[in-house]
Amino acid sequence: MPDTAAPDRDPITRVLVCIPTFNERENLPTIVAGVREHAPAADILILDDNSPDGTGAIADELAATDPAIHVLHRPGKQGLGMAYLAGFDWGLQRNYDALVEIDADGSHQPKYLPQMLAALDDADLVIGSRYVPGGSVVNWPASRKALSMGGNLYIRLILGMGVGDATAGYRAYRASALRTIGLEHVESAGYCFQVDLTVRATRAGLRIVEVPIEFVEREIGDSKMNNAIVAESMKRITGWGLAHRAGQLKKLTDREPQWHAL
Ligand SMILES: Nc1nc2c(ncn2[C@@H]2O[C@H](COP(=O)(O)OP(=O)(O)OP(=O)(O)O)[C@@H](O)[C@H]2O)c(=O)[nH]1
Ligand SMILES: [Mg+2]
Repeated sequence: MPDTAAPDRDPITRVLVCIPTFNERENLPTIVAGVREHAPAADILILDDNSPDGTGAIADELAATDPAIHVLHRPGKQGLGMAYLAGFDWGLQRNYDALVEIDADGSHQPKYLPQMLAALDDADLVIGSRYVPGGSVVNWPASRKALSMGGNLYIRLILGMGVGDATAGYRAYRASALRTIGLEHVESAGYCFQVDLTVRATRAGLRIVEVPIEFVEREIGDSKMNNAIVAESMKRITGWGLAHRAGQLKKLTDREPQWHAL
């Protein structure tokens, strides 16, 4: 019997894979080759923030040999969120049906792309998740794992969301989902961008599906994660959480007169 509850979603034909880079000269060719291998029909957009190590020039070389590869050069380091917003804007203007986020450092294995894009047939947002059954993290020190898992637990509790890996950076969005979310209001520059969009997608009633992935810590290059990024995330998430709880409380008090009338 057909599932009458499931809304009809348009077929996805044009996919744009966005790759943000800051000092990833050694990693970029490998990730680009992996994406071309596992999602050969997809286009690629490299978002480079004027990396001092010359990643931008390598991106240009890759684009010169392959018409599916594009590069957006940005003037300086403005954070992962800002890079993705620019990439999404670029892709939405060119009418791609789906926009994918993937790190350049090899943590997000391109072999999962076919599965994630297939899951998007029946979802608005697909998250490559470390924290659902079958998902895992390889080569992380206990402290980093604790930060990530603790952060996700805090997010689930304070925001009341059912997503296992809300901080994950390996994702596929339908273009329609990004349009519904309304990117012009997003201000998160750092990694809390991922949580921000997850919250907005949940609140907008979009369907989120998590696909388990094995996340592998980078072998080459330096992490851009720092205390300022963690602090931004904590501050913003706590703010959203308090607003969410205040909203729930208001709903309860608004209902009070009806209880008295009973
Ligand atoms: N364009 C752009 N890319 C960025 C910026 N910050 C980080 N990135 C890229 O975003 C991706 C994720 O950054 P990582 O430094 O790997 O962050 P992480 O995965 O949390 O940290 P690791 O544990 O070291 O891997 C990588 O491809 C980075 O090059 C930025 O400000 N601008
Ligand atoms: Mg990384």
